[in-house]
Amino acid sequence: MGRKEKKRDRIVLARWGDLYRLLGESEIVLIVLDARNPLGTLSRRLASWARRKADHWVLVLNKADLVPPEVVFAWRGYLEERMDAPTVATSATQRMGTLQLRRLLRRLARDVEGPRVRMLVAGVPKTGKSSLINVLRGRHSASTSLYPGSPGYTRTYTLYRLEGRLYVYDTPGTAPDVSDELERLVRIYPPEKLRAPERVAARIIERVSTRFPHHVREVYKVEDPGDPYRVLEEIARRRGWVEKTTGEPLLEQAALVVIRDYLSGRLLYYVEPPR
Ligand SMILES: Nc1nc2c(ncn2[C@@H]2O[C@H](COP(=O)(O)OP(=O)(O)O)[C@@H](O)[C@H]2O)c(=O)[nH]1
Ligand SMILES: [Mg+2]
Repeated sequence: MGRKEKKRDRIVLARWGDLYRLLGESEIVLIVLDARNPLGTLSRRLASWARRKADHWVLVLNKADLVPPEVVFAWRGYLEERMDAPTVATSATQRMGTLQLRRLLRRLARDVEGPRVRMLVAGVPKTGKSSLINVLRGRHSASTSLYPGSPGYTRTYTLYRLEGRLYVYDTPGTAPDVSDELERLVRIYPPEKLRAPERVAARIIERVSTRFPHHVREVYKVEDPGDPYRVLEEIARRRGWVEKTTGEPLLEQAALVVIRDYLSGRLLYYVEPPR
């Protein structure tokens, strides 16, 4: 999967050199993960840089509203122990945990001397970095977007003032440099630019059905959730997406629906920490 993906079809990602430089200028680094799949949305390089170079670094499990509280709790424990960084669970959209995050940042900022404290917010695309900055700032300043490459996604490095001496850099995403190839593909390519969206969608359907056997059937009202390609066929037929002359279902279009539902959280999916 993914071998035919073209680099030029990717969204604009943060350049490692740029991030490294900004990291050097920042006293606090906030690495934002998707609470549904924290290790699959981690950049190890970013974490190791933050550990070595920042005065303080914090992990944020955002989109915690999409995961049962006990699973979020388990991830916090796991990450705090493994990564040795304070870990906060938040939901930028439901305003959960954001007060706690704000308090932690204020406390860390107090430790830093000088006229201003800079904080770098980084992480893979679509973890909610820009949304979190907006909540912390209390107004919509950083532009956000629904899917990789959709209008408004973050392409530049922007410094915002949060409060008092505290400033924050919003940054474009980085590719998850972990072995989760599926997360990598759906986060750095706009869905419509994927070479074989039906293969990616089939993997998503498999992944979701393995974890939650009835869920795919419930969301798409399909008969046979066991065969991912049949699921795509049914989604296409139900929406009338068929080839005019042959009546063949248009799997690619159905695949885009599945990929977007995975990203938006309409498809329920989360993983638990390793034991
Ligand atoms: N359910 C849920 N969605 C979120 C949360 N935070 C952000 N989003 C959504 O995720 C998408 C990507 O957000 P954005 O801030 O642009 O992510 P970024 O690429 O990391 O800057 C948007 O559609 C947001 O509305 C959250 O805590 N929960
Ligand atoms: Mg952004």
